[in-house]
Amino acid sequence: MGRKLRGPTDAKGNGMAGNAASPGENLKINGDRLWDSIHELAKIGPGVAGGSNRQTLTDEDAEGRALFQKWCEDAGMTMGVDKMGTMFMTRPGTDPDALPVYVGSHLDTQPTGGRYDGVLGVLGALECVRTMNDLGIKTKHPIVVTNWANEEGARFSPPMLASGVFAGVNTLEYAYNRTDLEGMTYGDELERIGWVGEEEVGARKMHAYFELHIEQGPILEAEGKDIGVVTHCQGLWWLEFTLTGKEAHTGSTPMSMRVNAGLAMARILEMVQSVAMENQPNAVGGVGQMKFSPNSRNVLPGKVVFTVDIRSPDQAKLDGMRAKIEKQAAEICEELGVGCSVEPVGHFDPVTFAPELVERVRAAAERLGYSQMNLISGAGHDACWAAKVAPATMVMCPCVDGLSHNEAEDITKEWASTSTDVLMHAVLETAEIVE
Ligand code: HGY
Ligand code: MN
Ligand code: MN
Repeated sequence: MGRKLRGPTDAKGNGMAGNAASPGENLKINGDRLWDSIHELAKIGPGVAGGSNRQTLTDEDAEGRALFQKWCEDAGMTMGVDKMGTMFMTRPGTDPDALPVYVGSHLDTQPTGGRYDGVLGVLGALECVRTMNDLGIKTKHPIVVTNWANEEGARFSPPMLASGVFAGVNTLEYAYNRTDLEGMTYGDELERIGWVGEEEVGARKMHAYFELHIEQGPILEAEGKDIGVVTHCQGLWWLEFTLTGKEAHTGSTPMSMRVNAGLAMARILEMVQSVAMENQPNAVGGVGQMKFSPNSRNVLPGKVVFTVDIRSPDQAKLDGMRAKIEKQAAEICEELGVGCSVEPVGHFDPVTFAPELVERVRAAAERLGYSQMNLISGAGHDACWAAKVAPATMVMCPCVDGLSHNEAEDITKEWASTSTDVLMHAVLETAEIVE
């Protein structure tokens, strides 16, 4: 167990350069530098309404990767990249045989994403290293700042694809063959942007994994808490339905003659809502993506493809919702004479994070004088797969109105700083400071 951390800070609470951390002082990061880096990166792949559109393996993603690589190399780190394109930036430890402490998240965004989802975790990890450099802190274990490829799953499903391959949940071949709506494959796009690494995916071993992330929900702000001590993450199913109707004229086809896949979809969406509401509390269900073919205003759709997203921290609820939705969807389609097939395109069971790391996060928040509360993550994160191969946990900060996956996503600079302070304390105690 590492030493408790403290270090001198300036009036604004930023870690001061030049002084080694000394027991008894509250060590803090440089909040100005973190905030500036977040908004510098946001200039790459800007959204149309102030957020970000840096979708995975696009040219904008490549540009953001290059800037992150530069910042990390300027901070004295060396880069490794694996065959899924995940970036590992290493700050050496004093013991070359000690397994590294990994600290990461993702830089890819939703098409209409916010500036902070994923980015706070990656740049917060970089800020921890920058502060360690400022204060001349050495650690026994190396520290590896990580940018996981394709966390969002917006362009290539499932979400957390690269960390899933790293944890042995998906094969590299499966991942390379995932396609976006234009039929481009992950493997081809990774090649096109020049980020196919040499490392075998999952060859790296972790001493521990930490991820800082915005809550993406309303609880911390509503409770007036600075820090979310994340004990669990709810499980998820992404069920891709393909409904087959009969293309026909929307004007001249009598209602009795229609094989209406669009109507079947509408009834299934309504049913998903009902199933989620029947399983309250702690259950959600909805649809974010659908595709009509031929998607012409006066042609009844021959095919409708959509993905149902259901989640719960309760394993029995999660699996029960899936079974009921699949059963009732088949009944709806049979009644309408519509063909129905379903394929799971994303899944992870509810996750319990490592209790010893969870308590280390809590103790850090208390030591720093920040309010904290237990939290179950509503969103999925790379930490969910990291937890399969190493002790892992997360730190969360509030976000304004709980809004995320929306360009209006917002946090305060103070929330960014306080949560990164806690991340650094927990990481340094795990990486073990060397005097
Ligand atoms: O879908 C999720 O929970 C994450 O944002 N990928
Ligand atoms: Mn995220
Ligand atoms: Mn996200």
